[in-house]
Amino acid sequence: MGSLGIVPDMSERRFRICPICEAACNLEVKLEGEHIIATTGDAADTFSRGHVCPKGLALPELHDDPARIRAPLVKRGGAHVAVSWDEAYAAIAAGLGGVRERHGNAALAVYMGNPTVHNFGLTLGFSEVVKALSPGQFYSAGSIDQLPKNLASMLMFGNGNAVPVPDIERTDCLVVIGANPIVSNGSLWVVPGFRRKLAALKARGGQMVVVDPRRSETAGVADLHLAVRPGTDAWLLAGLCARLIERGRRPELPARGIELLTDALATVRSAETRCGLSAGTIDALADRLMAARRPAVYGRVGTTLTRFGTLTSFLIECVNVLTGSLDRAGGALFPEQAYVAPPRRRVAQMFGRFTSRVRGYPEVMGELPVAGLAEEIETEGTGQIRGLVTIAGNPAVSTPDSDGMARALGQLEFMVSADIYLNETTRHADVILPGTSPFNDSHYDQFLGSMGYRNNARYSPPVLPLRDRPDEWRMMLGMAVAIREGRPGAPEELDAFEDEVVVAAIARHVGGDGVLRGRDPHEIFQAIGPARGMERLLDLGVRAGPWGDGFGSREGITLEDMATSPHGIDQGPLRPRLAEVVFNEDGEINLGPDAIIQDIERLRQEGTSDGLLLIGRRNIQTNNSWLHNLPALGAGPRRAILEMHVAAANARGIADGEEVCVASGAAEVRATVRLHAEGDPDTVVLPHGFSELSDASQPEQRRGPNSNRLAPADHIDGLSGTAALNAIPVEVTRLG
Ligand SMILES: Nc1nc2c(c(=O)[nH]1)N[C@H]1C(S)=C(S)[C@@H](COP(=O)(O)OP(=O)(O)OC[C@H]3O[C@@H](n4cnc5c(=O)[nH]c(N)nc54)[C@H](O)[C@@H]3O)O[C@H]1N2
Ligand SMILES: Nc1nc2c(c(=O)[nH]1)N[C@H]1C(S)=C(S)[C@@H](COP(=O)(O)OP(=O)(O)OC[C@H]3O[C@@H](n4cnc5c(=O)[nH]c(N)nc54)[C@H](O)[C@@H]3O)O[C@H]1N2
Ligand code: SF4
Ligand SMILES: [Mo]
Repeated sequence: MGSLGIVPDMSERRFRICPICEAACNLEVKLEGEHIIATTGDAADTFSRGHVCPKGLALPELHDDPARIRAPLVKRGGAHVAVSWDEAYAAIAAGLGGVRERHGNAALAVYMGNPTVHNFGLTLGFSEVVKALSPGQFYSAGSIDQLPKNLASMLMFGNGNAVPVPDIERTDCLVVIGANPIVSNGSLWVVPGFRRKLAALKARGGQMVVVDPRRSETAGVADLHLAVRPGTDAWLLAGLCARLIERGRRPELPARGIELLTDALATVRSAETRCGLSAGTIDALADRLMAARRPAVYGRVGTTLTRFGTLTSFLIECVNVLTGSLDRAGGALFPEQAYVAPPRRRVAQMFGRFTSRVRGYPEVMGELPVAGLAEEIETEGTGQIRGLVTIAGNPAVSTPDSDGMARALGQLEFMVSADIYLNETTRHADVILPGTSPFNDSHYDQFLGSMGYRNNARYSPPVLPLRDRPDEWRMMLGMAVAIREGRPGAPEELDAFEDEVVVAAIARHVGGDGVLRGRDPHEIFQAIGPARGMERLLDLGVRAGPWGDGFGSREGITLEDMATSPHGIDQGPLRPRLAEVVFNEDGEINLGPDAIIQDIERLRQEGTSDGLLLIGRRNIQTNNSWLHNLPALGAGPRRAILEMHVAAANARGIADGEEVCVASGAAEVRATVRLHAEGDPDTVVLPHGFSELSDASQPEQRRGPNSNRLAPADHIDGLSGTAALNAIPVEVTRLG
């Protein structure tokens, strides 16, 4: 046991967990001096076992990318110019301070983008910025992603972070709804090498069913592909749950509300074929689930990014409960991780405690839906948003009604971004703070840690030292101090602030009900040691965690053990632990919460749409709106192409390869069409994340129609306010 700072690993073979997607593959990094030559999958990794994809292999290009922002930038006379750190902090202090003075804290908002969750220092540091800023509104990429899943878990378990994952190593029937893990490498489920695990599942006699309007890469290798109509999975799942109940299935776990759920499902049962599948097909699926020993049902963005995202997510877990699979080996279990955050007071229902100003959208876990942000910026009145901080996010491309978002960003009085590129969003920022290369910082997956297909403890020290600049943790603390003091902080002020943050975290651990309860905070502070950086917080959380040494109170691991285990420490298969994650006061699962029962009534009243519906897709060489600028990932055929079924194309006189206009209630985009003859005939598919900036600084590989211009801002999940970026009604016509 010893103290641990950010000490670069100078050994010959260096390793780094890839921070790009949710597979968390460990990479072996080949260097010549300080030049990164290549990355490969680490075959010895106890968790990712050598898996790697083109994005992980392209990370050396990210490290060397000349377009990557390396110095703080300030906008002067319309152009971004490099400035010193103190100049940037001074500009932030003056700019955000000015907005606060003129309009109050209610006029400030923050938006936290996706890469934040892959960056421990940024996540923790950003929370200090939020404390210092005390903004009126908090937004994140969660409301264009997984928030419906969090809300469903909150309504069911009283814990928005209790998200079960399929036990892929032991299940005999995996049902994947609205996810394409062969390309996305999994989401809210850390499952590197999905394809190999699927092969093993099939080899032991198991099967996979995929529910997806498109014959996706994953659907293509399924034993059964059900081409559901976009946005209608709630009907399918309602029919499925109703059947399981009719056939006598009841929760085997402590649960209440089954009667309420049963009655509500009966009201939509007759309309179940709106999902585009026949009653016989739904029967057969129910038969399959009942015949399986331990089925596991899993849903992702094809289910969450719809108008019934929360209800759909809730019903997926209902199926897991009714098949006896929830919290059982082989079914869907709640993973554990090495690090535990400093304990907080448990709040079982973090939903609807306040609402957004313009549309009255309810809060979910403290955040508001980003689908409403542009209106909050553009609508006058008290609380109008005039100052914005974006952290590792590109809302101008990733969120609905991108035209409205871009317009709104241009109207802000002051905007700060922390990012690594100048893009559709950051070009509006008055100050940009530069992120770092993944090879210059250390890594621990705080969010993904509790979503693994297996329990494990892994940490990467920095591959290369960071010179002449702070890491993102320290950068965020610098920003927090600048906001607090109204001027840049001196180095010793930042050191003192770091200590303050560590002391506060220790206080929460010793005052909580975990393993450090009642311990001497001073002794723990000494034991962590004096090293700077987010490592002290990580060491604290690991030693207080399920496998930690409790600072000498038991046998266990420390961060140093993880740092000296470059291939990770395997903690075995997932184990049942429902009682630890259910925060409902009676300890029971709630199958009939009011919000869900009411939403089933909304489902009953929902109309059907007969026309074309637009959904998204991902490509192995892209990651949302960034990274496809790298040469290795930009190579190959164009990707921002509209997929269309021949039947729908023939009806409109559209030929393969033709230029078309895609129009929705929000906007029109031009796209090239690629015809196929698989899946739901009225589904059209366009990937998100492409840029329509005419700016010559944007590389060709990033150019393409921005599909989110087509998404209307009010096309949302009625419960969580999450953008329904899938199943958007569109029309497609020939150009000219
Ligand atoms: N290569 C690559 N990998 C990524 C990313 C990336 O951009 N590129 N992004 C990462 C991120 S941030 C995330 S959140 C994950 C997402 O991971 P996934 O959820 O696996 O993402 P997708 O590949 O978009 O798969 C969604 C699937 O849902 C289907 N779908 C669309 N609408 C519906 C519907 O209404 N019903 C049903 N049943 N299916 C529908 C689509 O056809 C698609 O196959 O991927 C991560 N991994
Ligand atoms: N139509 C449609 N739209 C979608 C989706 C979909 O399936 N269909 N998927 C949605 C999903 S799941 C997500 S998660 C969102 C993502 O939405 P966002 O998080 O808003 O957008 P990203 O494209 O991930 O942009 C990430 C930004 O972070 C920057 N960045 C990358 N690494 C770092 C770093 O280490 N430090 C810092 N400071 N910055 C960094 C990049 O340059 C980029 O500007 O998009 C959503 N949008
Ligand atoms: S699948 Fe690719 S992008 Fe995702 S973590 Fe692994 S190497 Fe990185
Ligand atoms: Mo995401």
